Amino acid sequence: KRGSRRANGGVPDGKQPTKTDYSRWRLLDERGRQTWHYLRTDDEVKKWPQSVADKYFLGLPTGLPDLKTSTTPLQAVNNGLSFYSKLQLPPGNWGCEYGGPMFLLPGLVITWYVTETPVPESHSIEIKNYLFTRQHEDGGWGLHVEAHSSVFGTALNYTCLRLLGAHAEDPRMVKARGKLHEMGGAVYGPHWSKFWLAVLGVFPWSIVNPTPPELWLLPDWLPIAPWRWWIHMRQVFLPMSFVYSKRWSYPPTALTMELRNELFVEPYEAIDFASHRNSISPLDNFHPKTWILNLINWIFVHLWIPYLLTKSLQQKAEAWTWKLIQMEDANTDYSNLGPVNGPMNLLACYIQEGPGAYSVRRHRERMEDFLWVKSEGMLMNGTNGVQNWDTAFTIHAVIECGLAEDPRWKPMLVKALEYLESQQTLENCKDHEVCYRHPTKGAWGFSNKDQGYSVSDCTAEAVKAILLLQKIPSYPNLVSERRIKDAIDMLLTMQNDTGGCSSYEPRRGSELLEYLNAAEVFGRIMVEYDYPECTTACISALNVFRKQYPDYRAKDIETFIQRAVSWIRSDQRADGSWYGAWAICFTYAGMFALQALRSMGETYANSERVRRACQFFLDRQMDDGGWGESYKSCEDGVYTQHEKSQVVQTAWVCIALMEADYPEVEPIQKAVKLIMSRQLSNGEWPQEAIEGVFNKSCMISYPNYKFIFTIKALGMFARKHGDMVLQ
Ligand code: LAN
Repeated sequence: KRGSRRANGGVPDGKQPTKTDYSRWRLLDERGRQTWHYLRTDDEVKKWPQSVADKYFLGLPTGLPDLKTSTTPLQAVNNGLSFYSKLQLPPGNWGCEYGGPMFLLPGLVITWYVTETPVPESHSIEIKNYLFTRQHEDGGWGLHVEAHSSVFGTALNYTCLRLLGAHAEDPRMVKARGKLHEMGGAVYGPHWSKFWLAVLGVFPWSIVNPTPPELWLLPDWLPIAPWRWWIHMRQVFLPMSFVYSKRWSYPPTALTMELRNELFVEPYEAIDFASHRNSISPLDNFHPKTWILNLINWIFVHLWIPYLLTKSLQQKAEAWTWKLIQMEDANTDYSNLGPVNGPMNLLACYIQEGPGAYSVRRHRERMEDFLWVKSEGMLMNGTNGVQNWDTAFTIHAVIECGLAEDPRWKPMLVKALEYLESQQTLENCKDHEVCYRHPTKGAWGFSNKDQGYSVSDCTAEAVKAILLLQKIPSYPNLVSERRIKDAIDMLLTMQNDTGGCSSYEPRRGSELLEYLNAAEVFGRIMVEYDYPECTTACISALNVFRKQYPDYRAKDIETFIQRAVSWIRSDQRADGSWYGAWAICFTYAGMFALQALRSMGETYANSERVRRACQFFLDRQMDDGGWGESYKSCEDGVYTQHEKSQVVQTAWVCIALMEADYPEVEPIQKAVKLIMSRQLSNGEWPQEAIEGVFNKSCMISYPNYKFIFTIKALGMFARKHGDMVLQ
């Protein structure tokens, strides 16, 4: 028990309340920009009443009525929609918590601390609540909410809590420290935690493996040039390399001095930090560094930086990275690509332009876009929201149920259409070739237009939703033919040479770049890969489009689809399954792949591969009729049963089997019954296990999936097999 004294962020012990008043939180959605506000005065509370959605997100009673018990799938759908429609936000989109990763808040809180950004008390209280709620029994935190404790999770979240005023002698902190020390202390953390702790001034920079900005000066033709890396890696590397080049650290404070005592097993002065550059706990070492990367790091540390790097070259590199940072900021109005580069860009602006700069102010405002409040406290979302994605999927689900013209749901869908219309990116961003951005004209991103990064499947699902709705005569034509064609043009740029599609851009570099993966905690992050999810979304949007516009780029579309479907076929494993990259896991990918095959007329009756895929699922159906897959499937690449069936995965498999025209109704009916039996009397489905994933190892929540896919599966069933009485 070292370093307790007085460091609780300047807040006198016991003075800060431990909970905010949840009846005062409000979610504001301004054309898709979502921010939470804590109302201080009763007057404000009166003027801005809490909505049902606010209450639901905060875990407060919603007051929504019990509904007539459903006995058929369509009744269950209507009950589900009756609940879910109340969560639609005023601009027409859906939103939700998008948590899971446990390494995001620390980056933000450290950035707030070192940029001396005032943190509202409401935020600091609820962030602490969230972190304490999510602390494991053993005292630590993991990479994501369900993961085992690691040095990454524990060292950073411990630090985050201390910066927000948690007392070192709080029993929960003592326990966390105990766990951290048991794992060897913070010197065994991965690269990103070393970076953040160096910024905070708790580590010297000598423990951080180099991220030299000079790499940005490499010629574009070089196979390792950073513009070829997966967008999230290069956009994080960018500000990281800038800050690294400056070796910028916050000057010591009483609190950071205490952290130097708390985070390590040995006394700070006795640690040879440089020798710990490559130290990493086996609990964190999900993706060990290769010998090539270790050699490159060695060359940087022992030759390049001390002997070869000239001042002028370093300045040139810093100037160019700074320019690229500014372009990223300008192109996204400081929203930035995501929750890791957002705080880092704020820090870079603070270093370069000082605390009073507009860039710093605007970044500070934008940090709010990532925060979310729920019953457990305040967390940082994996993006600035899920707006476009969940809204498009919701539209598809209602259409699949055959309810798009039902007067009960039409106003909801018109609003959703209006929302999607408002979020299409109409232009490429300024100087997009200079800053290596893929064209965005006609595209949709995952969240909103401010962020504005084109994503293949987000564009595909959005344009498909629009095409399907606008085809119905009673719906308004909000998105013009020209704009729809722009979206299609964009999609047609997204195919890889393999025929498959990636997430943000077609692949720009070789898979061999994975040898340079320095993150240690993530796998398959250095370049874009082909994904069955993204590929299917493109196929299916193009198919819908060409039915309505048979003359537009017909040949390009036909070639695209043929190549994409062959890629889907080639990606099937011998056991009949497909590995999913963006949700857990084989159940998710199988649903997409079978949809793609169906669009080419391949079903159970005529295709051996479809039969194999169905068998794969049937062999894994649980006794209660459901499917349940653990996140371990993503890490290990082997289907791993969850201990309990999950409504979301059950729905995915039902949809998959129906896409395949699986001939027997019995297994699907059993699953549909299970989905119905899990529905509550107000139409809601309760939250079960986490649904999503990225980079193989990090899980992320998609709480709306328990509405979207259950509703879709039940609706499809009713349309295919009849709306029979099932319970
Ligand atoms: C997302 C969220 C959405 C997701 C889908 C659209 C579902 C997918 O089909 C394509 C990829 C995409 C857009 C995606 C990519 C990676 C993201 C942005 C995330 C999983 C959300 C969070 C994650 C991001 C990388 C988190 C920050 C962490 C880093 C390692 C930088």
